[in-house]
Amino acid sequence: MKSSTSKLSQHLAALTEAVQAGDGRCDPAVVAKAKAVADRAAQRVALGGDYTVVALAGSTGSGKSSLFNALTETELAQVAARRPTTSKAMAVGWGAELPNELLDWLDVGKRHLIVPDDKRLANMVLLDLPDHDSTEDAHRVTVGRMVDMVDALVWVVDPQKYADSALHDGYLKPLADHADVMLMVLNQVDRLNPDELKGCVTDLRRLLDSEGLQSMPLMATSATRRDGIYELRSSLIATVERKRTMLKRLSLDVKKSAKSLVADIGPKMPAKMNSSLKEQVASTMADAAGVPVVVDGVREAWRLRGRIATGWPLLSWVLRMRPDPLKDLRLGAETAAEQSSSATNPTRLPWANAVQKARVEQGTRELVDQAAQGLPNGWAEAVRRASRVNDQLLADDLDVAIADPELTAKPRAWWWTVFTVLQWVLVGAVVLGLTWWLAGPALAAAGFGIPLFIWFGVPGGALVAAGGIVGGLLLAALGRGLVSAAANAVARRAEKQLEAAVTEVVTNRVFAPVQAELDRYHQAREAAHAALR
Ligand SMILES: Nc1nc2c(ncn2[C@@H]2O[C@H](COP(=O)(O)OP(=O)(O)OP(=O)(O)O)[C@@H](O)[C@H]2O)c(=O)[nH]1
Ligand SMILES: [Mg+2]
Repeated sequence: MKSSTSKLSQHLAALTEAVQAGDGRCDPAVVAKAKAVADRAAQRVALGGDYTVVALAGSTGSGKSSLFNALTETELAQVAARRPTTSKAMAVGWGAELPNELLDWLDVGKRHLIVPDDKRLANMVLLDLPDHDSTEDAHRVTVGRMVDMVDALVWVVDPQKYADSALHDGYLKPLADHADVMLMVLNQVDRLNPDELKGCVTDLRRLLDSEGLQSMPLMATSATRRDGIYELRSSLIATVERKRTMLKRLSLDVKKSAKSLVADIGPKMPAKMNSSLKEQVASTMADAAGVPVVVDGVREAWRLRGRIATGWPLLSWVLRMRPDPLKDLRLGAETAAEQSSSATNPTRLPWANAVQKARVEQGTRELVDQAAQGLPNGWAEAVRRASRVNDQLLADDLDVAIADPELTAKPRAWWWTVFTVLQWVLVGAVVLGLTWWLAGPALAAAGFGIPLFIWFGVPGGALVAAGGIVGGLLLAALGRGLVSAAANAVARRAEKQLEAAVTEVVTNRVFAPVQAELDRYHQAREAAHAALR
């Protein structure tokens, strides 16, 4: 019993998902049609789905509870001469389950299930309502809630009060739009003789017609004598059948729409972009964004600063005159911001030359063409659109990625300091040696008693000075070798870091939007197929 609506609900949910995913990509006519079907079906399924809900409403004492018992062949509803009797709505369902969600929503607390003696009654739910003109506002609300949610609303009147203006003006006239789902029952006809009955029915019919309720059927019953109960039951069975037919048709419509979507979406396509093409795009993008230029700058800056720190102080001061290669590149967050706001920089990729830019464009085109290949036109166009929209942002992000402040911070190694200290110790040795050598003889002659240490005819001072110079130059050569090796390692690390940063930018700005379109295509396809299963 439950399965057919839950199946319809599932198909409906899938169709709605396919419609949302396919919107703007699939054939607009197919989408519009499917959307209309989905909306209509959703409305119907919301009305309790498989269940046909019928409510008995009317003034107190008209015999709603008595009719409820007659129709359900039970004594579940309390019937009494005391007015009003029914204060809380009650439900009886024929079958194995009740539409509990709907009953919750309608605030129907008392619920019973009975085994249908007539199969055609399966899944019908009958509600006995409190009287409509009860003084309590809560009852009024209950009737108001019912009208939109039930499949049929049976108004029960008795021969004394059938023309009651509270009923006609308060409910029937305002609900004239719902005439198709309403039914009028004149109960307690056992109290009337045939002429009175005829007059009563004619009068009530005229009244209803004058209120715009021409299409609302009118029946006569007696709950106590069981007149017209069979006819009323048959009319409710017809409502159940109408609903079943309607749901079947709806189910077919949902499938038909899903079929058109499936046909429009086409066969299964690769779910991912070609990864080697992606790598290629990222790498040309890194080139165009200036990664090699920056890497060279980092290497040169490291080398220059290292050589200044480790070189022979008496010569390396010349190197200080050279401009810093990183400053030359005008890197740093400030510079990047200047560049992005600069009107003189229309290319947005300051480092790229025409060839690099063309390579980037061609690579991206290849990647996107490959991703869009085989997709229906609307989807292929969406994939291209996704890869295009973010050009400006892409360039800005690349600028920022390239201007990594960590790379532009002053690069230094701890061991340079050791070299600097040693170099200055050696410079000190040279100064001391020269002083000893040049001023020594004069000081000795003046009686200061300084030993001169002549060794193979060479004075000790000259030896120390020469040792200092040779030591300094050797140390500088060693430093130069080490600095060079370190500069290459640092440059390699910078390159990896920058390439990763560029790849991240390209992933966010190009790959991800394209992938999102591909994902959307698969989502639409899966959902449309699910709506068929
Ligand atoms: N003669 C006759 N009396 C009926 C008929 N239907 C109901 N009654 C009586 O009318 C009185 C009210 O019936 P209920 O079925 O309780 O009426 P109700 O519409 O449910 O009333 P509330 O619950 O107060 O809204 C009871 O005494 C019933 O026995 C009928 O067809 N003929
Ligand atoms: Mg009652």
